[in-house]
Amino acid sequence: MIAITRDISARIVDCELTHLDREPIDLERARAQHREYRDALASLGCDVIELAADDAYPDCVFVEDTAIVLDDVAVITRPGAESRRGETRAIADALAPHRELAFIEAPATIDGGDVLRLGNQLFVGRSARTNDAALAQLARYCEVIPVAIDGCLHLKSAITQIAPDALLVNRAWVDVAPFAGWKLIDVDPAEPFAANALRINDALIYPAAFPRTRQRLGGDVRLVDASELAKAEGGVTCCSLLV
Ligand code: CIR
Repeated sequence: MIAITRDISARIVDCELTHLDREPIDLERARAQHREYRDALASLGCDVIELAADDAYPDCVFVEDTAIVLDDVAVITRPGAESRRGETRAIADALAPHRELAFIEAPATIDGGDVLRLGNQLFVGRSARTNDAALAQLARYCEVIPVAIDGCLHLKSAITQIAPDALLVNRAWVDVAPFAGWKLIDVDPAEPFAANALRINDALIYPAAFPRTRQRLGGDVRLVDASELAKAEGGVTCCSLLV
């Protein structure tokens, strides 16, 4: 598996923020943590591609939002935040050798963080970043199931897959009705941001910041310190695109 990642912009402190107050971000520390994250990807067998940052785009490290990689096609998104639209170009170039490309067109907007792929279905959060026009365009490539979310940035802030049959969820932020048939593991109530886990093969990359919820996870869990990018509203799924 290939994991596309991108360096952290020197301007990360100017990132988009929706639910958090702006706090100083220690760039050195953020970069060291990102290194640790890339090492975790490599230790799970990923071939890690490291794209250079573009300082015109403070949020460019969050590559997940720029594409939806399917079996036959990579759909390049049109990010919901205007400041992020130009991030897609470098990602399209990186994906071109691996997939045919398709493009979400205006007026549609969508962030990859709103797209949870489960088998052949795409569950898509209807967020401030993702609109119905994007759901309609995405449905050309895959079955799309809309999901209502509230109180968080993206669908995958609220729910991610942690096992073949199980999802980790913060029910305060997502309507779980579309996930009937799945085993739902709730985050610890003291850790609302804990639902974002990155599943690679049968292992999880998971933030060290959520020890209570971590106890509810079984199997091979690789803890990473992702605290600096968490101040930019990024989690562990956001920093890679798996191909
Ligand atoms: C943003 O607001 O767009 C960035 N500061 C954070 C994006 C995080 N991406 C993700 O959860 N997929």
